[in-house]
Amino acid sequence: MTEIIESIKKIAVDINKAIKTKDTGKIESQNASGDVQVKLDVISDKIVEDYLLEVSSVKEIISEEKEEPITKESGKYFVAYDPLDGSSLIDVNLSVGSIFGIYENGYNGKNIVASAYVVYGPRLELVVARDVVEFFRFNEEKNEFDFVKEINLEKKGKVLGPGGTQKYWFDYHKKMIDGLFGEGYRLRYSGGMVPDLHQILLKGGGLFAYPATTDKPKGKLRKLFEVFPFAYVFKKAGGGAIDGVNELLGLKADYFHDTTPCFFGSEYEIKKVLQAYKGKK
Ligand code: P6P
Repeated sequence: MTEIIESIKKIAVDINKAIKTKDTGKIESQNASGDVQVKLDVISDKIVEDYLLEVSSVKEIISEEKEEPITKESGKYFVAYDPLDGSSLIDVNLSVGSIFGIYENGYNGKNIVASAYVVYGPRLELVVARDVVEFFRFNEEKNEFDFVKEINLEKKGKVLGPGGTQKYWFDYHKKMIDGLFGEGYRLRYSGGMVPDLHQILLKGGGLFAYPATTDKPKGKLRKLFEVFPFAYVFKKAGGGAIDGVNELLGLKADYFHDTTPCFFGSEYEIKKVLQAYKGKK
């Protein structure tokens, strides 16, 4: 496992450099999830693939940018990754990220054994969830990641990231979100899952919601590459991660690019979601 984390640190440095030097333009192709790709999606995917396939303990990798996994003869861990989540935000100079889920014996929620994410922002930062959640910041002088602190969520936060097109929210979802804003929660939503969730984790709590909507009844975010890895982080940081009713880490993926509604947050906010969604699914 340590080999994989050390490899992710090298991946982070190389993708960070690519973001600052390479062309951010779009390309004609779409990825396996049907998202329009930017050149940096393809460049980042290649960086991750080249590093991870060199790690002896990695048995298989699958990218959000590709239909199928790449399987090796030997190894133990299955790594599902989103090489550059929110890449369309780069050309408006907002923060983006990479997400890694590390699994054993398959890609269901119960199979995840660790996760990590990288934030490409004003600073290069890395969060690794194993038994605890560790926060690292890249030190340009030393050319390595410094450990900053362990991340633990408070019982209740102050920020709220309400995803999904509001026009298509179900009425009970809107009522729950409006209720939290009525309690004084501050809107914090950039459209980048990684920086939006990173902010909640570093601010000690709150709620990020990407719900089922009338136009996307299974939500938008991908189980293997985005949802299960962040669910693992939030659970290890003492928070909650649900689909509105069920634990996200109790879910199975019906296919590699399967999606689910998802809520990540502190105890108080997750209870609010459970109350709002009781009997609704
Ligand atoms: P919307 C980025 O495309 C992404 O996959 C996540 O990073 C982000 O949370 C979500 O989509 C934003 O979706 O519908 O708000 O643009």
